[in-house]
This record gives sequence, structure tokens and C-alpha cells, in this order.
Amino acid sequence: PAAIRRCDYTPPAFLVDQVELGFDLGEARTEVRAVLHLRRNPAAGADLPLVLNGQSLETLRVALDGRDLTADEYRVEGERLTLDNVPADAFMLETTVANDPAANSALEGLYVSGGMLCTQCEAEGFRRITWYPDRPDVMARFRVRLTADRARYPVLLSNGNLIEETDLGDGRHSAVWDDPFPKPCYLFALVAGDLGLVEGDFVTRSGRRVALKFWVEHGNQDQAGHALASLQKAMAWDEQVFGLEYDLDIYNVVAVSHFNMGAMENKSLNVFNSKFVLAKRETATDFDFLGIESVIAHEYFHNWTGNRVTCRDWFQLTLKEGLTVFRDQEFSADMNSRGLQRLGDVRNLRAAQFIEDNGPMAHPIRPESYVEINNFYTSTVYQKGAEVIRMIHTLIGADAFRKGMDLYFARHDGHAVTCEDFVAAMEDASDDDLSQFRRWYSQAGTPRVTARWDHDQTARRLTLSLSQDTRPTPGQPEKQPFHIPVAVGLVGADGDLPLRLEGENAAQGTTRVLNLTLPEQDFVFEDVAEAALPSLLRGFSAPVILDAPYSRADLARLMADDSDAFNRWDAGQELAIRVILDLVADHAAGRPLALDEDFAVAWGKVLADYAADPAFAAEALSLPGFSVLGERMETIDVDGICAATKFLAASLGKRFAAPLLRLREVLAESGYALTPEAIGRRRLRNGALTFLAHGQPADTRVLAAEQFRTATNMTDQLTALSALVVIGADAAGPALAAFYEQWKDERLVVNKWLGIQAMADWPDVLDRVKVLMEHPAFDGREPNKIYALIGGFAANPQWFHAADGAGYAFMADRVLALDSTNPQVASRMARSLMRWKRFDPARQSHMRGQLERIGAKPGLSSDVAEIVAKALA
Ligand code: DPP
Ligand code: ZN
Repeated sequence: PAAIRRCDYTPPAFLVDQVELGFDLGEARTEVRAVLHLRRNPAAGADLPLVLNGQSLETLRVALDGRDLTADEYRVEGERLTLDNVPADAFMLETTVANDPAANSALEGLYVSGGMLCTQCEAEGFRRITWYPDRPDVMARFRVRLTADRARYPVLLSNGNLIEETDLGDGRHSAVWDDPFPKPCYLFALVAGDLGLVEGDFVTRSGRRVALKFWVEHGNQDQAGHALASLQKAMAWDEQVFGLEYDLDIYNVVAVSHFNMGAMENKSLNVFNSKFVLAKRETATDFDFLGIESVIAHEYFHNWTGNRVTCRDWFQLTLKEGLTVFRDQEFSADMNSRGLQRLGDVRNLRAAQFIEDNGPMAHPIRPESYVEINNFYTSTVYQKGAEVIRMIHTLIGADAFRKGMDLYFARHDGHAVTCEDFVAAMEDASDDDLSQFRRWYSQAGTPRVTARWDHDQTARRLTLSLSQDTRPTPGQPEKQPFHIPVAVGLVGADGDLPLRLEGENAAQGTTRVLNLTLPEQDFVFEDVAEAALPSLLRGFSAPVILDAPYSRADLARLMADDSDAFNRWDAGQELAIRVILDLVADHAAGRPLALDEDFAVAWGKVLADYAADPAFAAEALSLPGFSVLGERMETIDVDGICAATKFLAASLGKRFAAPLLRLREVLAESGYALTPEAIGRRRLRNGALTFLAHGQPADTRVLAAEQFRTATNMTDQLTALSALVVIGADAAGPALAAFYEQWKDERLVVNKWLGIQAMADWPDVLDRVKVLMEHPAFDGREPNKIYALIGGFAANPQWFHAADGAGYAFMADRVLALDSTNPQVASRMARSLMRWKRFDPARQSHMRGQLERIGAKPGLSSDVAEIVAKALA
């Protein structure tokens, strides 16, 4: 399939003012009658034909202004319906189509999930429902009539307000929903099913009472409370921070078990992957609770950043996603702990986005081309997109940023716009020049910022030399310098020094944001009497790789003394990375591995001081993961990284067994709370258990089994189970069986059970995964189960990357099987093979062979084909 290019954008030839949709709903056959009120777009060519998109539709009728068209008056070619002759001005096009939701395993368009009918239209799923100009810059008002069997589908939902309900007398009923806000069709949704309701409300600051309705499977009503509370908090926060109020009287959220992504922000009818709605203490971990809070908020925030102001075309996806991720990160920071939020977000960015940016899929946050838009819901568009918004916030300041948001809405409410429109609003509101900054939208790759410094004792000045360099990415051999905000402090013997830059009359604060815009730049700090240590990129002020000549002693000092929490944590991580990379080198050279004494002392100090901030200590003690470590090596040494990491965890667990055990006792709590403090204490206590499982497996077995048995919440129970898995298959066997027995009716918990086994560091794990695929707990049509079991295995560094290539062959088999049923999920799995060039020659050849095998499948989906083509390019 050919690539679609951003530069080829043309405005739509026709606009839709109003749509009336009539659904006659059934699992095996749904008929859709669509009436489109169209008119020519004055901004487009006057003689263009009307072209509508459609996919897998059985076309029953086409009528123009009430007159049925004969087969020679329109053309259906592939996925397009063309009418060459339409009235010069406004007209009405009517179509009737049939489709088969039960056969729709791709989970795009109208499909069946657990007996209910639901939809997913972003990005291009609406065309699987009816003929339509399926592009986001066509915004129309929708009125929707749903008709269905009353007993099977008592609940009928669509966007907007419910304006009519009718019992049709014959066992069927209908509902009419009207959405007063014009929207692109990707925000359309319907749900029909037999669902339980959990209700709450929210009164907006202007006094509008909004009914908040959470629709869940019967029996799950006790698991929607956290999602409801999160929505209420998000609504209040958006009023306080951005002055944005909800605009309808009803807000529906439906939890479905079959869903490709996390959730979808359809206007007033969010459809959610049930894992981001359902939670109670017994079944959901702290991580799950935080995830729900953030995704519920994310989809709510889209109502303004995405729905009221939407994207002109899909190249602008980061316009709504980067901005909305930034908003949800800020919300979570305000609800919980700002410091922890930041380091968690950066950890995710580095573990996924930096890796994407340094591989065959590297693309700017606003891509120039795509084959399949579904492949571009990436961590680059989302997470790096959020970092780009954050940099604007840093550069212009919170007040100007808020003014920029106000201006953006004043200018563009009700319209489909571009990233440029957003940046222009920020620029106009702040009077700052963001022209060079715009390169963040057009250039891919992670810049490397190199810092060197020189302290002139006599002149009392510290000169900080910063330079930047961005490596070529596919299609972009040359990079222009970025505008990079570098937040800097100077750590002296008694804390931060006041900062006066050359040319200034007085010191201003202790953290300054420097504007790095050239390939190389010097910044001179005056009045620096002592040999201060620069603390660079505070708060991770830009998504770059920092190269600074810190000695290990410097890192230990920053770990202890930096006033910036992010940099304290990051210094510790950097120290751990260096120690592990040394161990990897020892492993490669056949040298015996030994625990680095300085690192052990620094780590032990954090452990000893945990009481001041247990949550931070938990983060600071945890070791960097496989992907971050691999990224630091020219060729990823799979066996070396696994051996080194295990060795370090075991050595620390052994050496510090006594304080770890003590800490567990001190932190043992009787009650359960979901406060940031309680979550932090649990995280630290459970982290301790994991180190103990590595360090003294035999002694920890009883402790872990005990915690597994007596746990009153899923965080504790699941950590205990993981610890037993670390200890070994013998220790874990009975607990795994008991866990399944206890939770077999809770599908989200069963997914955890699948995932934990897929990630086990056991030599026969692949055989176990294959056996689990036949287990009743698995369902190859449910994305969550595939992500847990197959995705879990792909995240198993040692055994997915087994030297004989068996893991890769297994993954290719899964991709090929999924390609015919669910290309989106297949494409995600295929990405596990993309970075083959980073591995050793034997693994390279195994991975490439599997990519070629996938690529040879006749009729491969465009989703997977694009990934394979990019990987092999
Ligand atoms: N637009 C959705 C989200 O990111 C993804 N389908 O919220
Ligand atoms: Zn989103």
C-alpha cells in the first residue's frame, strides 16, 4: 500500500452539516441507514466528485435528494463510493448498508464484546459502519436512532443527549440521541447491551449538574467507584487549572473487555478497556489505580483538547494527544506526588520512546507520512508529544501558557486545526519566538546534549559549555539544531548557589532555564567561589540524552545533595547503569562478577534513610531495566545484561538482608489506604521482598508464601507471587495454582496471572506459554489476554531473546495468526522484532528471518506490512 503524505493535504471537497443515522442492531446483521446533509466546500475545487469511504459494507441502497440511484449513477470501487454528478449546492445523500458485527474481529467499527455491541472509530473505523467522508476535518452534528431487541439490549447509548425512548411493542425498543456539538466521525460511538449502572454527578462551576454514568458488566458495580471519583476530580481540576468546563448534561463511560487500546474519548460516551475502569483493593494493584485515574482524566480532558478543537488530519495527532497527555500528567502530579510523577513519566519515555526514536520506526511527533495511521499511535506522538508541550510550558511560563490555551480555544473552538495553530497561539500569547522551537515537530531523533564545565577560581566564574547533536534517522540524514530548554543549578557545599549569569546585575534564583539553540554555546555563571557541581536538566527539562563528565563520586554527591528530586533519582540510576555495564563487560570477558563497593554504600545509604520519604526511596533503590541498559550498548548483550542485573539484585538483597527485613517489619501496616504515602510504603516494602527473593531465595520462600496467603490487596498479593516466581518454579507452583483458583472469575486478575508466567525467568517458559494458550483462561480474540501472555513473553528479556531463536519464531507465528483477525494487535506484536539490528549476529539473523517470513505472507495487512517494511529497510 502507498504512503499517505502530509504535504498532500487538500481540504475536503464536501462538508457535512448534519447526519441522521438509523441503526437496526443485531449481532450477525446490523443495518445502517445514513442521511448526510452535504454541501460543497467553498474552500475546495468546484468540480470535484463526491467520494465517500466505506469498508466491508454491503450496500443496499443509495439515494440522492430522495430519489433512488440506479447502479450506473454511482461507483463502488474498493473502499470508495463515488458520485460524479451531484447538485451544485446543498443536497442530501441517503445510504443503507448492512454489516456483520459478530464477524468483526479487528475491533474497529461496530463489533461484539461479551454480548454487547460497541464501536471504535478512531482513527478510520467509522467507514466500517457506513459510507462517509471519514476524515477529521469534516465536522457534523449527529442524530442517532438505535433500534434493538429490548431483552438483549436494554441499554442503548450514543453521543449527546437522549431525546426520545420508544417501546416498539414487538419486543424491540428504540432510543434517539442528539449531539449538539459538531464532531468528526471518529468521535462517534454507540453501545447496546445489558449493563449495570454506577451513577454519580458533578456540578460545574457555572451550576450545570452533570450525570456521570458508568456502565459495567452486571456484578462489577462494586468496581467502578475509583473511576467515578477520578472523573469528578478531573472535572474539578480542569476548571481550576484551565478554566474548562464540561458542556453537556450527561457523561457516559462504558467498560468493555475487548478493546485494542486503553480507552476512547467519544463525545460524552467514552468507551474504555475495562482494565482502566474496574478496580477494587482485592483485584487491582496500586499501579492499576493510578492508571485508572490518569486514563479517566485523559479521556475527559480530550473533551476540550481533541473534541471541541480537533485535528485537521491524522498527521496532527499529537495536537490532541501530546497536549492531553501533558494535561493528564499534570493532573496526576497534582493529585499525587509531583516528583514521583515526573520520574515515572521520564522512566516510561526512556524505556519506550527513546528506543523508538533510535530505531527504524523513528518519526517526528508530527509524522510526514504513514501507510497505516493505526501504527502512529506511538510513544513518540503521545509521550514525546507531551514533552514538547511541557517544554513550551517551561519556556514561556505557566501564566503565558494558560493565556495561550485561552487564545487557542478562542480562535479554534469547533474547528479542526493543526499543530502550527497551537504553537502560534502560544507564541502570540507569550510574545516569545518559537520559530526554532518548531523543529521539535518536524525532526525525529533524540538530541544528545553534551555538557562540559570549567571553574576559574580566581575570576570566580564557572563556564558551562553545552553542545547538541542529533543522529540521522530514517529519511532525515541532516538535523538542524533544536531549541532546548536546559534547567541548571549549581550544587555547592551548603546547597544550591544563587545564580548570576554574565551580564546580569544580580543573582536570580537557584535554577535557571538556559536556551540552548546553537550547536555549541557557553554560559558563564559569575560569583562562583567554590568548586560547585552543575545539576543539569533539572526536572528533565527536555527529552534529550545528557552526556556529562560526572565521576561516580559526583553522581553519589548529586544523589545525596541535589535539591532537584528528579536529578537525585536520576544520578542514582546513572550510577546503577554504569555499575551494571561494568558487570556486563566482566561477564563478556569471563571475569568473576563482584559487587561495586561504592555503589553498595550509596545504595545502602538510601536504604538506611528511607524513612524520610519511603516512596522516593522505593524509586531510588530500583534498578534500571533491560531496554534502558540495552540502549547504552553498541550491540545489546542479552545474556550479559540479564546476568549482570540478576547478580546485582542478588548481591544487594543478600548484603542488605537484615535492613530489608527490618524495613518490612517497620512498614507492615494493619490498615489499607490509597494515599500517595501508603502507596509509597507498600512499594518500598514490596521492593524489599523482591530484593530478598533475589538475594536469599531459600530464606525468603516462607516470607513470600506468607504474604501471598495473608495479603488483603492485589499489590501485596501479586508482589508475593512474583517473588515466588523469582525464587523458582517449585516455590511458585502451588501459589500460581491457588491464585488461579481464587481469581478465575475475575478476567483482569487472570490476565495478571498469564502475564506473570510469561515473564518468568524459567528456561521452559516458552513451553509454558504455549500450554497457557490452550488454557481456558486465554482467549486469542481478547487483546488484553494477548498483551498479557504474548506481550508479556516479548518483555521477557532472557527467553524471548533465547539464543536458538525459538522465541522469535513463536512471535512470528503469533503475528501471522493475528494478522488475519486483528491487524492492530498483530502490528504491536510485530514491533518486538523491529530492532533486530541492535543484537548480535546470530540473533540478528534469527529475527530478520522471522521478519522476512512474516513479510512473505500473501495479503498481509497494511498495519503489519508497514512495520516489516520499515524494519527490513
Ligand atoms: N484517542 C485515544 C486516546 O489516546 C486513543 N484511541 O485517548
Ligand atoms: Zn488520547
